[in-house]
Amino acid sequence: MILKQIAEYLEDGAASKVKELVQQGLDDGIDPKTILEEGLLKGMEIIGKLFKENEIFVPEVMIAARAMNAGMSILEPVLVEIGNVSLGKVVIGTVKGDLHDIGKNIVGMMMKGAGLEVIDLGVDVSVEKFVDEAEKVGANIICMSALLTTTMLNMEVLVKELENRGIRDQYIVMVGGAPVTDDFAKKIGANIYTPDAATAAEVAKEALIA
Ligand code: B1M
Repeated sequence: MILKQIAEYLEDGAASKVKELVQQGLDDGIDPKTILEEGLLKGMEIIGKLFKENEIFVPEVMIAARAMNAGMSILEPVLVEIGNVSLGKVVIGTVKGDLHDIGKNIVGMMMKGAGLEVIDLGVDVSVEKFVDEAEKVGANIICMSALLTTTMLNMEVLVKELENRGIRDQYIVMVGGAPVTDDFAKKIGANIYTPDAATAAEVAKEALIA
């Protein structure tokens, strides 16, 4: 019952209620992983589906994301402690010269919702910073977002940088953003292009499980 309520409050974007019920669930002795999967992730799954089908739009997703983050702020330390936290690590950012972050934030949030550990490097992220941080945290996936036709070219520079450092095979490179296409991704040697945040999270999860 409480798990269903958490999912419903998350869909409604009621951040303080989500936080309160997650804490109550822990106090009642419910397994934190169950709270994550049957509560928070159930809610985010529905949000992702509605967003993909154009039933809801960016503001609703951002509000639900805030509720997800509120719940995760209680759950994450407990999950980390019991070593149950993630399927894999993702570094994500908007490429150098580009300040658009709404889409990138949604992708990151959906990936968190899918059970991945997401390290958000922010906007205007240089190729060196992407690669250095990925190496530092032991990431599995490097995710780049670009909204400008000029800045998307930096995605190719990153693939080349990985090749130059002899570490190309260690990473799955994912790209996206309004001007990015599947053809472009193939041309620059990225592993995965996805057109939207919900698909990005689904595909990243599949790639890590495979
Ligand atoms: Co800018 N802007 N903007 N802008 N802006 C665009 C992108 C533009 C298309 C508008 C236009 O002219 N029609 C145009 C780009 C033209 C081009 O390159 N061909 C443009 C321009 C020109 C500029 C400036 C140069 C304007 C100026 O100053 N003269 C300037 C550049 C600043 C810079 O970055 N250096 C600029 C500035 C801004 C604002 C700061 C005002 C603001 C950004 C605020 C912010 O992000 N915090 C802004 C906005 C809001 C837009 C539009 C209107 C909306 C972008 C957005 O947030 N969409 C945009 C027009 C448009 O796209 N229709 C535009 C909603 C968001 C949810 O979608 O980011 O596409 P999106 O993300 C989607 C998918 O693409 C995908 O998932 C998301 C959700 O499903 N996705 C991924 C994104 N990243 C992914 C990564 C993945 C997978 C999927 O894997 C890693």
